[in-house]
Amino acid sequence: MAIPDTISTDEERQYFEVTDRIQLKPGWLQGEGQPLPHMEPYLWRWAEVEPLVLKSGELVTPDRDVERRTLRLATPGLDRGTTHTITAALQLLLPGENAPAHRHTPTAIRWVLKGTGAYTTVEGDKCYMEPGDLVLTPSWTWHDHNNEGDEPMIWLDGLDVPLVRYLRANFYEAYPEDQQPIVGVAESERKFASGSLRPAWEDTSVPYSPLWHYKWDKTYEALQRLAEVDASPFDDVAMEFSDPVTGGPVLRTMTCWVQMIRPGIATRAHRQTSCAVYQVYQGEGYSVIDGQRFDWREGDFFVVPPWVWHEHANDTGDEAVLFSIQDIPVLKDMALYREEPYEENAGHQPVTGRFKG
Ligand code: GTQ
Ligand code: FE2
Repeated sequence: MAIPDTISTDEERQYFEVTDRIQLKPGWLQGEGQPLPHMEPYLWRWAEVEPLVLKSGELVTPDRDVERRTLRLATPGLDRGTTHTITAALQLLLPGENAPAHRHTPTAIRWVLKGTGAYTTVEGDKCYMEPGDLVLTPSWTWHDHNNEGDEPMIWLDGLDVPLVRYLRANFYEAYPEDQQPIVGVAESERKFASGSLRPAWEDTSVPYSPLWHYKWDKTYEALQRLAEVDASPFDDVAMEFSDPVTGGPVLRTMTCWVQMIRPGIATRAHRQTSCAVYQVYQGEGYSVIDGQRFDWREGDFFVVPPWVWHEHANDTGDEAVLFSIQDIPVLKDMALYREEPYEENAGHQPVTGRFKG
């Protein structure tokens, strides 16, 4: 190890040689270290993404060539993941295909974008996937995807892989068969999706939501009902998918939100220590992220890095619906969650540029 040039006396030099030999490092000689990878806000256009997702169906086949046919949203500046904690990818499953059963300690969410007729089996529970459905496969739960319909299925995967890898807690196991046995159909949904009513006798002491399938029609109805009475100045009509037992986020490491930006709304900017990956489920509008304007339309994806000012607006006459995956639970549980409102200019950032991609 090179002797730092800040060392001037022989006494210091000797001291440093000894500490260095026995793996001690004087804090007062420590430099800045490696900078963290800089994550930039970014936007992916569905018009460009969708043809490539469909084309991947001709290039690789799950089970035969790959375990999962996925295309990751690769944020500039990061060599893995979509943020430093979350990885998001598009997955395609063609009619008749099976993505074989396995389980892993990283937790996954699926947000269904296109198609019907496929299902994910989660711990024996067959969950049919339809656009706007949220399906969870919590840490270490068995899951396989199957398409028994006649349309290509596309969904967004969100996993906490970067965080779990960083914590050296990534474990994986393949199921002995391609498909796990089916125990029931939509059981989790029928038991736990009835709002504030749930089975009286059930032991729900699992470390995740016992509800792992949130159907779009219920989600949309909840948004409409909230819009009748209230909204957030920063996120407009925003709802968190919650664990029906704890009332908290659906997962320990990630939370999922769905929010309606109503016509004519421009939210106030704020920033948080958490980060988010968004999908524009419906409508169009724009977000200003770190002073840059990101125009988005149905199907697009965008990423908001931590501690960056952001605000959302809808200048059209139709409602816009955004889905997002955020790492808020991690920061909150570690008492590291911070949030700050943008005070100047009535809460709106000056727009200094426009994202071109
Ligand atoms: O569908 O099980 O995007 O295991 C990455 C890893 C999806 C999945 C991903 C996975 C899956
Ligand atoms: Fe998986």
